[in-house]
Amino acid sequence: MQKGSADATMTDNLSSGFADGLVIFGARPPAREPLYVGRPNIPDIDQVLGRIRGALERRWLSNDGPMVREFEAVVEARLSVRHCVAVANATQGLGLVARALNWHGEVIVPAFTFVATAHAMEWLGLRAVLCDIDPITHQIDPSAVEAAITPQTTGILAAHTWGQPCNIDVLTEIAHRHELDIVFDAAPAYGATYGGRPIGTFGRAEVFSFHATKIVNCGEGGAIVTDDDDLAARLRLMRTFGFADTDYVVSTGTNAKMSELAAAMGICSMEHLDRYIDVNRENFAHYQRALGVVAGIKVMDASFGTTINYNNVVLEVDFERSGIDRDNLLRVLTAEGILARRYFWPGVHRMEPYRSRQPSPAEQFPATDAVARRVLSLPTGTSVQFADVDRVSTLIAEAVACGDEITSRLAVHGAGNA
Ligand code: T4K
Repeated sequence: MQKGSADATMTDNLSSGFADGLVIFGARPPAREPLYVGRPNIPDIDQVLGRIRGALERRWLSNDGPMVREFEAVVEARLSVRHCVAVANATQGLGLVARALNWHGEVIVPAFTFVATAHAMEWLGLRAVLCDIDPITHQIDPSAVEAAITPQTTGILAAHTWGQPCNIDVLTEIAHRHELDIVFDAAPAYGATYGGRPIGTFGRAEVFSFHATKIVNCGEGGAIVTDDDDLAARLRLMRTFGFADTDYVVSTGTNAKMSELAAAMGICSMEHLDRYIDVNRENFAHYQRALGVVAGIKVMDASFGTTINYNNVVLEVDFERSGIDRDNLLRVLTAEGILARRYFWPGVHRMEPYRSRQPSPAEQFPATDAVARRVLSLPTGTSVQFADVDRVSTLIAEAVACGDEITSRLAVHGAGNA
């Protein structure tokens, strides 16, 4: 409908000062840097450069270098695990584990996760069988896992979505009962605990991401952690083309090595893990204080018996109560330079190649659909100040206060500058 029509005039007459001041309705955009989700935490730059200089001076940049070994030792000590196998990224790490465990046929994965969880399996020619989630915790639903097991199933790849531990005890019990391996995609969960034990110590193995957007980062990087000596030995071979020694190849391998430069960043980053968790927790508490009282807005917190790194601040937007749906809220925020993200929209089951295999996705994945429609990730990390949290929270609170008006104006006019 065009501006000036009868309906448009009606909503214009109802307009509040707040909505008129929004960029999405034509106000001038703020002259400041956008706020991003996933801004990297940057450790001491001179320290990183010093380590990189050391690598350059040694002329040892990859292939079992001293800093990759040091990085692995740091992770092993932190988690009290026997083996950390550093890799180029978590996606490669997941694939290596699946191959090293000789998974074939079907592997069960959540439908609500970053697509890499499923893609890492499909890339190997395995069939990723998707499962719905628990609508409260957003984690893979153990009863859906059990229902998805077939004679072709060889593994369960659960994920700690948002860095929140999934229901490890029940999933592990199901895996044992069906004599299946269970592995956890722990990509965003470094620093989290479950029942007092660090994430990284469960299942046959767990896989972390140290991508730029994670709480500690190598730019690009990942790690497989396990207490299984044989598995670790196989992973180390596979990570480097199957070379057991110079000129001596004993199995099929690939190149999934972490470079010395990535390890340099990772070691420096790891030194600040606890500080990063503190900063995230304070940002989270600040968000929660401001938004916990806003109708229809829920800030996801850690589940009972777990601690988390708070690297993901996730809102649930209940349209019935807030008067504004997640997508319109996202449009308002984006126009103001607050680049919130709707992870993991639209759910893996609605991405190819999975989508073409689901005869009735809405019936098969109702919880994933519902959660994917209502969640919104907000900026946090060391680049985000309390003043930024205040600005984001105030905008959300006011957008909800004017939710009905924003919803109807967007329905009538669409977004001006969004
Ligand atoms: N399993 C799970 C459950 C995962 O969440 C992930 C990765 C994986 C497996 C695979 O791990 P890796 O193979 O990547 O190690 C980002 C990350 O690339 C991805 O690692 C992460 N999950 C996923 C949740 O987020 P995109 O497609 O959203 O990236 P992009 O380019 O849109 O950037 C995200 C945000 O970060 C933007 O707001 C910009 C900001 N950013 C990003 C980079 C790289 C920066 O400010 N600086 C930067 O350097 O996937």
